[in-house]
Amino acid sequence: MHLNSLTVQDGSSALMMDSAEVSSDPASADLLEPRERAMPNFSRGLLPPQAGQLTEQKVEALRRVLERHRGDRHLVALQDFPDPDALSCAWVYKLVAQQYEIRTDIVYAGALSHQENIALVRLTGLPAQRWMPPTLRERDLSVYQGCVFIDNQGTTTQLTPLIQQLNIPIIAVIDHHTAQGEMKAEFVDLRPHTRATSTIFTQYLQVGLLQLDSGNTEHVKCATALMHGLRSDTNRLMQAQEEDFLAAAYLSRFYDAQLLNSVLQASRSKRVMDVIERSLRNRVLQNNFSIAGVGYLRYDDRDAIPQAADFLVTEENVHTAVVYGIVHDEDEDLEVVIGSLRTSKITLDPDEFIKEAFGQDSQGRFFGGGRSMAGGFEIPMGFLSGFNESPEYTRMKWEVFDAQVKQKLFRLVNPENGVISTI
Ligand SMILES: [Mn+2]
Repeated sequence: MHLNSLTVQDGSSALMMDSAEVSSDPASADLLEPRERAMPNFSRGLLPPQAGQLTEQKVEALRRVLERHRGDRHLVALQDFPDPDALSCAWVYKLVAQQYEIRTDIVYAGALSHQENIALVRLTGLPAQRWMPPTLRERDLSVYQGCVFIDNQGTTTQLTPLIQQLNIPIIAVIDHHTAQGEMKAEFVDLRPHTRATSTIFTQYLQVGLLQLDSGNTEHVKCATALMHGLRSDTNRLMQAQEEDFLAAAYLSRFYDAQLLNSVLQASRSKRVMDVIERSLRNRVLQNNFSIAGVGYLRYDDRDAIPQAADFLVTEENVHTAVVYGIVHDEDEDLEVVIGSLRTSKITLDPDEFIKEAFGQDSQGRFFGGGRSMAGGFEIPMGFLSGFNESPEYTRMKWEVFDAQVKQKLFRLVNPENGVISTI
């Protein structure tokens, strides 16, 4: 028995005695079992007990689903502005699916906006494709036998209506955002209390869905991307929970620290700096909220909004920051109000806060949602959307939207009964 051979080699008489007692006891199997079960399997890496069980079940189910779809081609749909968490997990899905001869295309119908995300994709060769919104309608999606949503539930991608039109079956939804509605997928793993989808995917790896090999360059790059995803969704591990640290510990065997460092060194563009500066200048502080409208910005700089929110929430006595602006898409001459929320207040649920603040559109869809510590919203500008020659008109339009967003937010920040209703 494993325990005995260990003590024999050890040679310590006390230990020998212990083991002798254990093995001579007729109930030794019963005594040993819990100890053995509690002994971590170090080749797999540690998993918290509950997550371990859930993950084993999920991986079993996912294997069956992938087996059923052997030889298929899947569309992996990411949010329009994919973050490292989404990008890296999609990559893992691709590698896993390859084992079942399933071809995958990782697609986003927006832009890689954050400088770190651009660096991540370029430096690791991450296999994601951008489908430009104007060309979406010309795409032939009928080549896909299934689609997969990772780090989203189809509510933050323009690909969803196309997928629905063609009735492409939803194979899997793997996400850590609050449930955005009913899911009709063959496989669903939704864990709103998990900080990062990267943690979920790392746990899949830990129980053997894919054997990472530190001699395989693609695996090393993918592990590096996962580490980046995990760090970025946990505020550089500062909001990480036990399972995230354990996942990071596992990834530490495979990732390339130097490569991660290069990704993190990516510098901000001047335009992003300008947006952050505007947010700082325009911010209004009330009841520990910091709220800032930043005016117009280009589609490719959209990610400056969450970066500005990340920055504003670091101010003393501020627990929640909301930054928003009008993002202009020159290709389509479209405008949309986009906002980000960041909070360090444990009792504030960003998903509830945003849903409560902005409500639903005429079709009953919410304008946004969130996960723990962060959320976002997108409000189409409809008839008022589009470029206008007159600077005066442009200024007026911003002022109207700015006032409207502020009014919605302040209703929650300064509630009449003095209680923030979503806490
Ligand atoms: Mn995420």
